[in-house]
Amino acid sequence: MRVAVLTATFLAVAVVPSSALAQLSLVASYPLDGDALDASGNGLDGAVTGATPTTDRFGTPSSAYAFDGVDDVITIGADPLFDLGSAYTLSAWIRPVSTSVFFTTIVGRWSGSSVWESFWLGVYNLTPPFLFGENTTVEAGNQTIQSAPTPPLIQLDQWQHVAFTYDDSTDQLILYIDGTPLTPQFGGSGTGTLQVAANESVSIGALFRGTTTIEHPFAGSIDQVCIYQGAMSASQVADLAAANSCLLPAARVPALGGWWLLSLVLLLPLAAGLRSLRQSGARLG
Ligand SMILES: [Ca+2]
Repeated sequence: MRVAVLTATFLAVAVVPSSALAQLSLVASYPLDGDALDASGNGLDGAVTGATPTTDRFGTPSSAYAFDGVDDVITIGADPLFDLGSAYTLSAWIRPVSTSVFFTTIVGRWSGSSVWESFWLGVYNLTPPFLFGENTTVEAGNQTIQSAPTPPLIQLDQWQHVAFTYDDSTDQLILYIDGTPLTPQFGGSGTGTLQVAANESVSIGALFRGTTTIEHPFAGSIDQVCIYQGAMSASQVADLAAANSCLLPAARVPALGGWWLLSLVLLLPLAAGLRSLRQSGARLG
């Protein structure tokens, strides 16, 4: 009994993740390999309007989507899982082309009850182009961060990995290009819980306000969009930029040690039973 209790305690300590990892979960994953299905298992599939399958950064056909910068969009809907609270991570691979639209959308969600966005990652079409992240919180209103005009920069006609994290607990908004955190030109701080409206859709390639209005369309290709609740650390974003899919948080993947201990817990009663059986067999003999 004492062994079992000690083992169970040891197992619990071994598999309980750190608080930071426990707060990070993959909400939606869009590989965009010929469709807009959600690969996270949460069933948050997108609907493609106008966008056309194109090659990804490896040159593989039908493995990303091209957006025309006019009215192409992937709409995903307004599931409560997209109420990302006070910390989140957005990421994608993008290959922007020149466009006349000033603010363009990689992924975002309208906040509904204000003129601002619940969350929004996009590109400003300046020279050079800027990456920007913006959200609106109930407590503090609109908060924006914009990349500085120093390397790494958004490049036209090149695939680049981009990410945006927001964390109320540290009051930080951070942008990344190719896994490197950027020095903000302005913004970078914020506080509060995201403002959301139950009927406002998350969308890729443009903002989709209400049920019909397409705004801020992106021109170029988008691939591998990931949406997480919780803010990734810089090292986690770097890992994500080096990966070929949306990473699952480590907290959801039992470590080898966890499996070993789980096996031990499962095998202990079996071993005890065999020992008991052997002892009773000896008595019988
Ligand atoms: Ca893809």
